[in-house]
Amino acid sequence: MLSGIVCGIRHAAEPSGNTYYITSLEGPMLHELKSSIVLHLGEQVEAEVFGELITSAIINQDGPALKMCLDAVRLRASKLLIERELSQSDRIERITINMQPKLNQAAQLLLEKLYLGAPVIVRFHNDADGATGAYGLYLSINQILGKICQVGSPKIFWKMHRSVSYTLGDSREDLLTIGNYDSVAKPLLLITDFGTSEESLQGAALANEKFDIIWLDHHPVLRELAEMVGNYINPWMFGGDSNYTAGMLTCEFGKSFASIDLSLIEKASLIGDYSGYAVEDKGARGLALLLDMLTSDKRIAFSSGGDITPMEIDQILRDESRSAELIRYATTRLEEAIDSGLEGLKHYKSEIGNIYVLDFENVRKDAMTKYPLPGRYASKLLERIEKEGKGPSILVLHFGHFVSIRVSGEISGRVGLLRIVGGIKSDYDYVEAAGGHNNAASIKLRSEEYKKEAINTLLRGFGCSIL
Ligand SMILES: [Mn+2]
Repeated sequence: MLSGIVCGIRHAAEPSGNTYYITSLEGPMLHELKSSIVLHLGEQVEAEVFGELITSAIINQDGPALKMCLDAVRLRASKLLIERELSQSDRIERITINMQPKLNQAAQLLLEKLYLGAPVIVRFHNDADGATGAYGLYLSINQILGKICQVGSPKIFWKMHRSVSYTLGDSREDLLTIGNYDSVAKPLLLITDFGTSEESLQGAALANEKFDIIWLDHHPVLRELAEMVGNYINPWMFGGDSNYTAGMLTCEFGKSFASIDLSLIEKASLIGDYSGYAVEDKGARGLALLLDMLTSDKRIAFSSGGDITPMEIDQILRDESRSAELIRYATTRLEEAIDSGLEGLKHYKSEIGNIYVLDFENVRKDAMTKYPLPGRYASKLLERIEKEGKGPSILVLHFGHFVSIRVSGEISGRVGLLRIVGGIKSDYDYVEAAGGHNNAASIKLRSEEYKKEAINTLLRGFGCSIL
């Protein structure tokens, strides 16, 4: 006999196909069930269950009231939180210690949603950092699901996110995603490694009406966003900066409720995002490379394209020989692309340093795959240019109607890339969007026909007089 409250429903075309999330007072508390009778949200039921099917139920007015159930959930969730011993002498852990109260508060919220069968959407940035965060969180949630669910599992949607902002379109899509769900608790949206920008404000505002939000990011804080979102957590607000990666942050979030070793994944996140805290580690470097490839082009590992999920990442990583083979492929393909890029560079000189221009079309042309993607490739190519002793440099890579610019750290202060790119954006209508920071920026043009003009303007901005 199951006694509990109907806390969530996934509506099917016919009510007989509905899925019910029933929360009982005893743990594990969540039951995901089908039912031969139609139930309604908030009802207290005493149900006869066979396997995953409710065969009969009494709507019980004397059963546990919703409030009692929510109190029990709150208590159980708080018991899953882990008190961790962190070291004050470790640079990264010091920042984690500062964030811990906020991380716990967010973890409590996530756990309550899981106990109540409210739908959860996780959006992660499609790069090594975003994917390490999603994967670490996936493993953490998996570890505790057994303590939460008796039958079935709450619904978690994993969405790889291909841009740096969370737009109105994205929030509309998320509303559609949960359109079939009803729950006594608000659904949850968790965002990691992107979205801290003006362009996200509208989308965030719409999502904020329907969802509780947990936003884990490490890009420089935008006050309006941080104030709007209930659980906006960013190391910049706790004595850290972007070197504390979002993958690291999201793994630490996971570790506040799951006792799990995520150190390899965290190291991969630091390496993959060029963090100053990164420590060389062969396994972690391989993992970062693998995730970078899988988030660029999934077809290399799976017959279908589209977005990679943490489940698929897990599937690959559990197979040692397959992951080793994929890492070898990623290494070779990247080397090939860098070699062909080095050959295709056009060289200009200015007082600030060397300037290189590359048509990425030449790198991509014979390749069977979209890996590497141009933006991340540009960072790796500049790294290689520096290693070859060419000194601090500027790299301008163009591809279709996109232009990506990378500037060596040593000269980025003098170059003032953000100012130059901002100037082009305000002076020319053909620029559709532009942004970034002083080490890396990108420009999206309305059409490819303006590319030559845009690049010449950029080069003049860098002090090339020949044009
Ligand atoms: Mn990142």
